[in-house]
Amino acid sequence: GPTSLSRFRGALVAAVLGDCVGGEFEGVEEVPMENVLRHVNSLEDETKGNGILEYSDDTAMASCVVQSLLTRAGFDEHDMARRFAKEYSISPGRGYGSGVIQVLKKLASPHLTDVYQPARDQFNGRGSFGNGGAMRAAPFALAFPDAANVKKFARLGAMLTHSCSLGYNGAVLQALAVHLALQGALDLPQTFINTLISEMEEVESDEVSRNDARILKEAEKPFCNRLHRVRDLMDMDKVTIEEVISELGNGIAALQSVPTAIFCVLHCLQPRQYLPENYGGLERTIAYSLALGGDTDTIACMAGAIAGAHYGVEAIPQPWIRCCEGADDADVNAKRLHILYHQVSQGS
Ligand code: R7I
Ligand code: MG
Ligand code: MG
Repeated sequence: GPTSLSRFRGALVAAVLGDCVGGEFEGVEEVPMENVLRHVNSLEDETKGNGILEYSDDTAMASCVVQSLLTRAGFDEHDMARRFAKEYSISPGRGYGSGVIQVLKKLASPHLTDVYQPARDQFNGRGSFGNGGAMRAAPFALAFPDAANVKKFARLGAMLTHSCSLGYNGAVLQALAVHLALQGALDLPQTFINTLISEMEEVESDEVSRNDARILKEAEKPFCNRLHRVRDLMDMDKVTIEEVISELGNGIAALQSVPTAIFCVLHCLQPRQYLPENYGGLERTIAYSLALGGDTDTIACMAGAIAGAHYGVEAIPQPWIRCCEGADDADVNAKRLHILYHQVSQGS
C-alpha cells in the first residue's frame, strides 16, 4: 500500500544500486546497450557479491543526510554539515565533484558560524548548479510526510553545498518525485508528471530562481521547461537515446540530470523491446539510465530512488544487492526512516 515499508526500503536500496552499478560508465559518452546488459548481467554471477561494487559520493552524502535526519529526528543544518565534512575527510576518494571539495573542506572548520556561506562562495559567488544536492535528496521524502516539509528541507539540505537555484531546485524536484512515488502516484503517470510540473511552477516562481535562469541563459522556469519535454517524450511511441540526451541531457548539472532520471522511470514503466523481457520495471530503469551515458551513477541513483519507491524492495534482484557496498546499510536505515516518518505524521 501507499507509504509502505517496502517502498521506503526500495527507494534507499535502489538509489545505492544505481550509484554502485552506474559507476562503471560515469563520464562515458556513448554506452551501447550491449555493454550495459553485459555489466548488469555479470551481477548475477555467483562468484561476485560481497559489495564488490563500491559506492561513490552520491551514496556517501545520502547516508550523511539519513544519519542526520535520524539522529536529530528532523533537519539540523549544523549536524548535517558536520557529517558531510567528516565523511569527506574520512573517504575523500569517492569521486566528489571538483568544486564541492572546497565547500566540504570549509565545512570542517570549527570556527564556521554560517554553514551556508561556503556554498555561496562557489563559482564566483553564484553557487554550484551541479547535481550534488539532488543526488542525496531522496531521504528527505522518507523523513517528512508533508510535501511542504519535503520541499523546504530538501532545499535547505542542498543549499549546504549548492546555493544556486538551479542546483537546489533540482534537489526539490528529486525529493518531490520520490515523495509522490511513495504515495503510489506512478500508477497514474500523466497525473504524476502534471503534479510535478505544477509543483515546480510554484518552486521556480520566486525572484532568485527567475534571476538565476536569466543570468545562466536558461528558459524561464528551467525545470518546468524540462518537465514539459519529459511529458512530450513519454507520449512518444518510439524515442531514441540520442533524442533523450539532446532534449533532457545526461550531464553533471542538476538541470541536465534530474528531469532525465524522472524520464528514465516513466519510460521504463512498460517493457521495451531493447531491454530483456525477463527484466522487471526496476531493472529496466537502472539499465536504461546507464545506457544514456554521461553522469550514469547519479542519474541511475536518482532514477533508482524514484523507481524503488514505486516498485518496492521486492522488485530488486538479491544478487544485485549483494554486489553493492552500502546496500544493506541503506535497507536498515530505510526501516528507521519509516518509523520516523510515521512518528512525524502522528505528531503533526
Ligand atoms: O554537484 P557536485 O556535488 O557534483 C556531483 C557529481 C555527481 O555526478 C557525482 O557522482 C560526482 O561525480 O559529482 O559538485 P560541484 O563541484 O558542485 O559541481 C559539479 C561540477 O559542475 C563542477 O565541478 C563544475 O564542473 C560544474 N558546475 C559549474 N560550472 C560552472 N559554473 C557546477 N556549478 C557551476 C557553475 O556555476
Ligand atoms: Mg558519484
Ligand atoms: Mg555522478
